[in-house]
Amino acid sequence: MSALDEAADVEALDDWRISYLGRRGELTQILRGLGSLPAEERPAAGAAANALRRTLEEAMSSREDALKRAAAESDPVDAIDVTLPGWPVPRGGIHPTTRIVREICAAFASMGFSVVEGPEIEWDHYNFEMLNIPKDHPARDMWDTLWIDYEDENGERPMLLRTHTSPMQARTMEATDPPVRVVVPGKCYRYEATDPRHEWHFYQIEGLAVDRGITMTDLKGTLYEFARRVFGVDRKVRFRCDYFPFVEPGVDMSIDCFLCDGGCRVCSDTGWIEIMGAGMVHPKVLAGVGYDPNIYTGFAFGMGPERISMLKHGIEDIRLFYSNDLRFLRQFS
Ligand code: FA5
Repeated sequence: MSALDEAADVEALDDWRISYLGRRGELTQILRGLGSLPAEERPAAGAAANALRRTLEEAMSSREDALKRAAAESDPVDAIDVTLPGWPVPRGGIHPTTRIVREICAAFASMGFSVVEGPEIEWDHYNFEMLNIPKDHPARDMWDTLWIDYEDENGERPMLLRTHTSPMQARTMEATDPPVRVVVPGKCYRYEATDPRHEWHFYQIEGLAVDRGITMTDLKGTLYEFARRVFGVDRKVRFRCDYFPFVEPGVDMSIDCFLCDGGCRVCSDTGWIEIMGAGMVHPKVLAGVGYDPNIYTGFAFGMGPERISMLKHGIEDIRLFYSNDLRFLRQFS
């Protein structure tokens, strides 16, 4: 230890290491000689030699730190100038889709809905059949489907990338007895040409409420409250007839355009912006999952969160969401 204290620089320290801890060093010789000791003395001598090695190594490492610190302080080039600004650490942000999905789910959670998720690779059975869209039904054209290249024993392709989150209606009802109140965020895929309002993969948020005595008034009240929470208290809401095979009656819901006073590009000069499809769950869908449609009724809706985010933040092209352009993404961090 006194030799260590005398080592005045890094080279001297290395000489010290070689003579005490190196392959021919004194301690190594002792460890090598353990075999020649009587068997009963070996464990104690081995443990003592190892403890000594640890002590020497620790002492050497702190001597090394002290020498380096002293060298840096005496050399102005290596000295740390604590007044210099540091390197900025890049900060990540939450993706705009994640943000809006969380915001919408939180609005529904505060109204008593649970959040559930389902598979993106889905069976034809849930994506279409259970939703009152049998094979060869023309309504299948509403969803341009990406099929999975897998044939079953009948030579049919029963698997696809889900075209909407609606298959989770049937899955949820099959798994639970009523009452049901869920929202389902998730990714969907469609075989379509992209443009500023259409991506081939995008998110949807499905909603489903089934219980005794649920009426269209509940649908309207719930969605109106959602619009107030996400878009602000002054929003007006409009429902118009629309067709989806799994609801009856079916509607689309629009809110009054909050960007203009009567006409702009976003609302196509109509003053209204459509934000989702909705309706009362079709009795055939209820019966299909074993719910008695004479006892239970329900409403369902499906919306596109990217479109809602576009409206809220004035984003003009949906393709920006997934093109990984940091100039766009940084606006949200
Ligand atoms: C449906 O997918 C129905 N499943 C919605 C529904 C659910 C109706 C429950 C009734 C009851 P639609 O194809 O209109 O409907 O899509 C719903 C929303 O998803 C649209 O309003 C839009 O916001 C979004 N969306 C649809 N296609 C795209 C796309 N290619 N890119 C981005 N968003 C899309």
